[in-house]
Amino acid sequence: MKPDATQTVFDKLLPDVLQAPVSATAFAPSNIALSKYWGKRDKPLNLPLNSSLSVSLGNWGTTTTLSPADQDTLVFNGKTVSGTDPFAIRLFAFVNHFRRRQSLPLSIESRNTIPTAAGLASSASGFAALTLALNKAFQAQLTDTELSIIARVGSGSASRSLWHGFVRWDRGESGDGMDSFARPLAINWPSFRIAIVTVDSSQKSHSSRDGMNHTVATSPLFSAWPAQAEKDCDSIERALIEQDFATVGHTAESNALGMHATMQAARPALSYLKPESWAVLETLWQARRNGLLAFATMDAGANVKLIYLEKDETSVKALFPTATCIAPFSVERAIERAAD
Ligand code: 2P0
Repeated sequence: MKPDATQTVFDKLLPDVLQAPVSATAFAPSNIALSKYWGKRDKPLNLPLNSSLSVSLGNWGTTTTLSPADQDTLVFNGKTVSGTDPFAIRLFAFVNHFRRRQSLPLSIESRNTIPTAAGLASSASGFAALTLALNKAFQAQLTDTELSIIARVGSGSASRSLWHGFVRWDRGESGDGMDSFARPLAINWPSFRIAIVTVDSSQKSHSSRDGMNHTVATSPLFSAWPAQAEKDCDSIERALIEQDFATVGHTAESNALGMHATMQAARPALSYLKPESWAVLETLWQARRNGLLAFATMDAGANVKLIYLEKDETSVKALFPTATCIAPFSVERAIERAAD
């Protein structure tokens, strides 16, 4: 029988026998990609066709507590989740890979610190916080690179959610994904801001995972995406180092619109953007023609995220009074990795 490629990743990185778990809590921030992950070269391992680059959302993320228990249980945002719920099935499949056939039951309590109304609930912070908590609970002493590889297997974008600030996930080349992990960029930009303009906080109709796979499989425009996304990633990293905000913004906005164009060309077409999303873009573009240096990025949902600098916050709030503004560098602590 062919070995399970996903289990092989965990087998390579973890000790043969895990210690009995101790109680552990971990936080991981959500993140927004300035250059997007869109398309996989390997689905079970979440290996991407292109590198991506994100900014983390400060204190907005997921806190997860693990405790030894008599049987596995999951509580999410204060509510018990049935073991037959698809969310619990995906989460425990990941935990089982980590536990590697050993009977080490856990109670899992996970809470999003992201306001539900922001419509941003993400698997990125969820799988990153779970990976950090498992590492602590089992005292596995994984390195940052190993943590990122394991989080990636849970959800691709989770590989980027282990740090605050700007993070780059290199696509890697190898079949086993051992060279596909994220790393923090040593760039501090305290005046960098993000605004979330919520136009729809309901559950999306297609998961980003399904949307991504459908686009790769059917969109004739997709073939142009990986090389352009790789270039965008490099341009944005360079512009961040040079603190060239206009280049960061123009490139990020074009990258997001390019990703959405690949979806619109899918057969049948896929569109996460709503008329209200386009109205936000029209308002933004008019303001930009009038001199405002703010840019948009959109993910697998209708909400629009803006990036701008602190000096323009008043103008952004005047244009979008309901927007939630985030200062991603106003976070006090590094993200904890190991048991105290
Ligand atoms: C990103 N997205 O770079 C892109 C932009 C959505 C649009 O990463 O299948 O939930 O779990 O690896 O990480 C969302 O995809 O997908 C995502 P899986 P994931 O942020």
